[in-house]
Amino acid sequence: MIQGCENPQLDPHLRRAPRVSYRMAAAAAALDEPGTLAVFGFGTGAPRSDDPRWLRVELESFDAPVPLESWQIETEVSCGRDGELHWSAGGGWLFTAIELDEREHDGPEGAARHAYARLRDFVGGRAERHVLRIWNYIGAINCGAGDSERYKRFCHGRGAGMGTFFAQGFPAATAIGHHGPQHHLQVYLLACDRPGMRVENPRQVSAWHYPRQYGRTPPSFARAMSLPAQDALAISGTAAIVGHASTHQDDLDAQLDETLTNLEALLGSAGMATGFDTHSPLKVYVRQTGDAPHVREFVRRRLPGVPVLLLHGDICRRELLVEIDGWRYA
Ligand code: 3EB
Repeated sequence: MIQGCENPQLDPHLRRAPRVSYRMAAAAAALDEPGTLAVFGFGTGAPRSDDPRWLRVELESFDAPVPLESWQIETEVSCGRDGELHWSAGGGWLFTAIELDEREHDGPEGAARHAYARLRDFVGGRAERHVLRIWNYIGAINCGAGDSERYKRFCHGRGAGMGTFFAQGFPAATAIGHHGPQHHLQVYLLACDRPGMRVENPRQVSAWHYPRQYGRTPPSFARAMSLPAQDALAISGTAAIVGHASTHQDDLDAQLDETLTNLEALLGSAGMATGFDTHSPLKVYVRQTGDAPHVREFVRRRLPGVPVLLLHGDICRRELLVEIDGWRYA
């Protein structure tokens, strides 16, 4: 057979999805591997590194030892810093992260506005301007009442910082509360020089259409993003929400079931086969430390063989006990 552009491995324009994996390794060894776009450590025990591809996430893992998360691409990677941002790029892909002290920005709203304005300016000036997936880790996310809740203030500032940059549609996203220093806001993203395809969940109201009760500015994210070569689905934070309402208050198992149903609905909506597999990693964010063993057992039973990172994180609605995000490769 004559191999040409039909062969994805030889087509230089096909942007094969970064390979995301959890692994037991030293940070330096993971960073040394060829094609490493980004490496993440979790919790206070994770090492510090000045490598712009490294990020220590303010979420504690329930597992010991704690794995690293690694993003691998098939080309060489360059990296650097740009003011408060650090970034890496290669093969049409871009990783960018920003970490802010909210006290320098008058709280979560100002910090989110600043983070998103900086990210938008940086990404907008690059070839990899299609933001596919964003992660937001926010301290004390459920502190404050009504519109003053820190998550709702974050959403308001995020909307302002985004401006019109996402007029064509929002990226997939996660927003989770961490238990590190309250004022530490962490935002990072994956972008590409090709657009992805946004995927919504027919069981859920699109987040940007949530009614007023959820805050002045509705959350601005897509439920999932099919990557440019349609070889992977980046799945946003997914919880036990049906329509726009939280379901199964105080019932962990029912919330887990509903969340899996939502994940399957997303796969269906993206035209993918059902189920998760051994190379499609997920993160499970658990609000209450005491729930972790039960969630681990649920995952073992219902997602056998799936690489899962169990993290201590607060979901942005206080009645929600658990949320899942991650990747599904085609
Ligand atoms: C939800 O479905 C749960 O504000 O970026 C999930 C994913 C959630 C992303 C965000 C919030 C966000 O509304 C919360």
